[in-house]
Amino acid sequence: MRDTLGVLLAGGAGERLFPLTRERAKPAVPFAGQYRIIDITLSNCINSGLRKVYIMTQYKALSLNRHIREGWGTTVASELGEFMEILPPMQRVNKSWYQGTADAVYQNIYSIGSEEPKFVLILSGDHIYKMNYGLMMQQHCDSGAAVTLATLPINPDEVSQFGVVEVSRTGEVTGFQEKPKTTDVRSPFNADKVDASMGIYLFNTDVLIPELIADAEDPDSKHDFGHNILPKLLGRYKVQAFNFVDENRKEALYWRDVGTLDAYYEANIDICAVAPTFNLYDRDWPIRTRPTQYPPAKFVFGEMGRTGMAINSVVSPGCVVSGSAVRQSVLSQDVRVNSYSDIDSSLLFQHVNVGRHCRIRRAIIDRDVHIPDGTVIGYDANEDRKRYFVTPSGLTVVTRDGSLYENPVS
Ligand code: ADQ
Ligand code: ADP
Repeated sequence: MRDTLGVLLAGGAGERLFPLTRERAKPAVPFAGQYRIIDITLSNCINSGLRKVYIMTQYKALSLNRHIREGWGTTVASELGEFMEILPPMQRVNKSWYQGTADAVYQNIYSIGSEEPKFVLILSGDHIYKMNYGLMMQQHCDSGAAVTLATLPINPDEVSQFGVVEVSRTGEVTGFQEKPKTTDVRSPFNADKVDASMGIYLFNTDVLIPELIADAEDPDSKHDFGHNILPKLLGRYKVQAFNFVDENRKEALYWRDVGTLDAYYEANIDICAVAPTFNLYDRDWPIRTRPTQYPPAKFVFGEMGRTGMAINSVVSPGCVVSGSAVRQSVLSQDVRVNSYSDIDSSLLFQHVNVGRHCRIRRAIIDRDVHIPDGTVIGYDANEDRKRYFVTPSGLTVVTRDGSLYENPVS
């Protein structure tokens, strides 16, 4: 991996995660309490030995910039020549705003070239999964491919959200279609499945650079990897698929696009399970984040000696649960839950303060929100819709904009 430069695309608007992405980029959205979504991919990089990573941002990047600078820049920059660095859209070749993913990489072509990497690994900052990119590199070198795409088997009814990869039995890519409505293509390894692109591309640099330049000069291109760059490689270069499957080569390993509120919520709640699919306690694959200086979490008797407790829940540093019950929920740093309240199957972001006698179920509470005494959320979707954002599946999202819910401290 020493000859590899990682380029992490972290500029997506994350529209389907609205309102959580109203003030922050999708990769900066909290995950599993104390983490941000981007931490999962950055941890994969560190754990895979990839120590030179440029992060491309675009929208609402303040929070993301701070997180990377204060957390990740310092984690890695200990060794000479290693970095995890944001390339802001200001450093660009021409004056246009990023148009597509290929354009975002093209605009930074000088920064990439000056590192003189042999390989460039294009990653996305939006997904929850554990992957050793070193294994992908091993296959890339063994197969003699110019480009390797990571793929995983999906159901045919999901293809409209993915790049569909047509592969031969030897794993060579013979076709690529970005987000088709339907497809007849099936995986040669599993006839019920379709091999989908994970948005992870390993390029020989001497292939990537001229392709990006040619694409930039093409007035008909959308300048997108899936729509433009990948399909054009086929027949001209050897392109291989790296299949992200279990040892029987049948089932996909855990990978989640937490792109919708429902998928995002489920992936967080899964962390609370006794044996979660995505294990944060795996010593062989540590997940890192920006360190924060909060005191330990605390559970105390509250009013009238009521027990403060949390069960099947993830509670971050700085939280105090006093005289109330927290069940199957995820609490980010510095959350307060006060007496006689009941929190069930909910996600509470940083600095949330829940007053007394509140009942909250199936809700996401954004940072800094102060929930007044006696508030009930998640028990009557029609009532909730009058004040909050409620998804069709009945998840309630409370953001800090409503006057009633503004943190009086801030
Ligand atoms: P999508 O994720 O839908 O599909 P896209 O919206 O282009 O594709 O985003 C890819 C990544 O790039 C995301 O991490 C996003 O945040 C980021 N990004 C988007 N535009 C950017 C820009 N201008 N600057 C910086 N970053 C940007 C892709 C592939 C599919 C594949 C799925 C798998 O196109 O083929 O199947 O990922 O999820
Ligand atoms: P986000 O997680 O919302 O994307 P940031 O880490 O970028 O957030 O923080 C946004 C801003 O809010 C920062 O300037 C931060 O210092 C400030 N902030 C954080 N907590 C509070 C608070 N309790 N009251 C007021 N400002 C705060």
